[in-house]
Amino acid sequence: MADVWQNAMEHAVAVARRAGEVVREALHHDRKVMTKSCSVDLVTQTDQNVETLIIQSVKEKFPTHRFIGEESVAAGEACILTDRPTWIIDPIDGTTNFVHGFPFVAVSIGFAVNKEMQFGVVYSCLEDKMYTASRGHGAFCNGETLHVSQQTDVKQAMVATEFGSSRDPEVVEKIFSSLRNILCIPVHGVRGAGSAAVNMCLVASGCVEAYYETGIHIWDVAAGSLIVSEAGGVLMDVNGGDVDLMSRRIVAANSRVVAERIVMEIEAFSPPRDDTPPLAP
Ligand code: LIP
Repeated sequence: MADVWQNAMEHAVAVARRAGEVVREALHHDRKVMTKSCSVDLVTQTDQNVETLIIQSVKEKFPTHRFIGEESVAAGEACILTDRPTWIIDPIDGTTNFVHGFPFVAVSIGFAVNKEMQFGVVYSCLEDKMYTASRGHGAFCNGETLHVSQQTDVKQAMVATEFGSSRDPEVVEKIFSSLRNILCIPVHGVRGAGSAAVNMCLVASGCVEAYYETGIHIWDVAAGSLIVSEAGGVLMDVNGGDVDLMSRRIVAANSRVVAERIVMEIEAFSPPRDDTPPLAP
């Protein structure tokens, strides 16, 4: 990462920590729960307030920068990544966990220039774990260096995934078919934190050998993608090709051999891309 972005990264860490304080405080009060794409795709006023806090704070220091925010896109803003410096924000990754008080809730802030991630910050705010990475300079958790697991035997692996928010029977069938295939490789276990960003940080931390999911969004995984790469991990599409952060599909793993073995078991499908233009009114 160019030195010019160092102060931007420092700002991202500071605003993520402030956002985490807002999330923790909100847990002591009733959460106003709303829904988006379906009855189990939850959003709260806190998600919206935290995204506004982050964007307004960044705009004051970096007024020419662009933004892709989960709740801004939900409100109708286009999800387009240009070459301009762009902050890719999930104010609360793990909103369903937040609503239920399940302890994996993350503020995720990625930063891209020329469509290339320059830094990523994931603050798992109930664990008080600040995960960071800057391009070419490694990945860290609360200042401790992160490195992926050295385990390349998938039959000795722990794998993470999520069920997502679609309840379409055909989608659910593909999700469970992939899960069954992977479980019966066999792997040691399958886990899900309920947050894509936290799952990716668990890969970077070496306690999970692979994470895969179809249905995520760029704001869920942008920051975590650099944290995994800088911790020595690999990213790919669920079909084994190059990862595309707008495709809503990802495999993050400690090694190519583990990633490719997981890909063999995934029944791939293609949700509408994040950068699909909205339908004309
Ligand atoms: C969540 C992701 C998770 C996915 C959920 C949801 P959110 O993000 O982190 O991986 O399975 O459906 O999309 O909505 O809590 O920011």
